[in-house]
Amino acid sequence: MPVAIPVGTHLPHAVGVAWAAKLKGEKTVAVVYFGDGATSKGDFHEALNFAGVFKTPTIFFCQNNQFAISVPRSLQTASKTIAQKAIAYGFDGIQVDGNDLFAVIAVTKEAVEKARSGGGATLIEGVTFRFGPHTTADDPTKYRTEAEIEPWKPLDPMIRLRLYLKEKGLWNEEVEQRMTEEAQKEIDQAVVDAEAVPPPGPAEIFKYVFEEMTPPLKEQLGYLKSTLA
Ligand SMILES: Cc1ncc(C[n+]2csc(CCOP(=O)(O)OP(=O)(O)O)c2C)c(N)n1
Repeated sequence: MPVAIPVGTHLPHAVGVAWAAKLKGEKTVAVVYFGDGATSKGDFHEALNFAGVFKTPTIFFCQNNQFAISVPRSLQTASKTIAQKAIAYGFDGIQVDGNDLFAVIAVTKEAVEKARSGGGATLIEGVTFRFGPHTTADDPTKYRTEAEIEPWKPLDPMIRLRLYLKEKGLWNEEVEQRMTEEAQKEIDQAVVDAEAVPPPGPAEIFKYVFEEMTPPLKEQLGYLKSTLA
């Protein structure tokens, strides 16, 4: 799917992809990731309702990191959990420790298998915490205290996974240094590649809603081109 900046608009897209796959008899499962803030969008309701009614093979994965920029989870919804919202749409909802990599893999696998065997959608709520700012334009000290952050620190998934791998004899300083260097190289290359992509032309905004552009869109594109010429 094309990149979409508005919060939550990709949820109905994921249901559409899953429904199309189901109608074509394909084994595709659509997995869509979004934040706790996205659950307040109408798109969330429409997507989950449609997925429930048409039993689409869609996995809704909510990364509940406790904040939508400055809005805390408690002001986002009066529901006790996000997972329980699935009950109203007629399918399973499951809450998982989002900082436990293996638990996340296990519930996702189970949901994918269920969807693939015709069991329909699942809502997964991964409970986690956003340690840093939302973006470089955000200052979290304006809306949360250090005391709020403290209990989450030992639950950091990186710390837990590193400890687990060390205990299994799969991780040491040397591995860490090598992998960090490799990852840094990959990131540097990705930045070079991304910066080499030319900026999109104005016609791009008309391209991705319909497989074939509708007559009004063609007309609008023609008008835009004439004004830019
Ligand atoms: C429809 C819409 N409204 C507002 C914004 C501005 N905005 C960008 S991210 C964000 C918060 C998103 O919070 P959440 O869904 O919890 O996701 P997170 O970034 O925490 O993963 C907002 C309000 C937007 N992009 N789209």
